[in-house]
Amino acid sequence: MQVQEYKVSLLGEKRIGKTRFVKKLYGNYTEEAIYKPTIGVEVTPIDINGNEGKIRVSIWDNSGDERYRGLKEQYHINSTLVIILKSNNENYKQYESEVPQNTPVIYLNANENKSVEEYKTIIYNALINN
Ligand SMILES: Nc1nc2c(ncn2[C@@H]2O[C@H](COP(=O)(O)OP(=O)(O)O)[C@@H](O)[C@H]2O)c(=O)[nH]1
Ligand SMILES: [Mg+2]
Repeated sequence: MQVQEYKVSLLGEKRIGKTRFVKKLYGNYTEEAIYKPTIGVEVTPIDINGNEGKIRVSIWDNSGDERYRGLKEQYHINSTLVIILKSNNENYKQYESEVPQNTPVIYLNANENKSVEEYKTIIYNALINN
């Protein structure tokens, strides 16, 4: 059976925890805290199982730093979904303008520590319903 593949863009201000989020989903989050700014974009494949079968999600983890983001919206070409990671301020709004028209957005709070399974279910449902 062929596995359905989706591209998902991840946005949010620098240091908010985008790369940490992807590492948790992928399973390479380490005990030791290390901060390494993402340059441009890093793509990680995450497999998710759900009611409609297994899907493969390529998460495009974008740098939150303008200096490393010359291409911006071009990173979102063919994205089925955009995830904006936010905290309790309004800085996330600056990323809304680069979301392509008609692409659904889900907002996740970086301070909210849901389990990996919960996050995978949220992403799965957002993709399967679109
Ligand atoms: N313990 C731990 N902390 C991490 C890891 N990766 C990132 N962090 C921390 O998470 C915070 C946010 O970093 P990061 O996710 O890289 O921010 P981003 O700029 O939004 O991608 C920083 O304080 C990092 O030190 C990791 O693998 N383990
Ligand atoms: Mg990063």
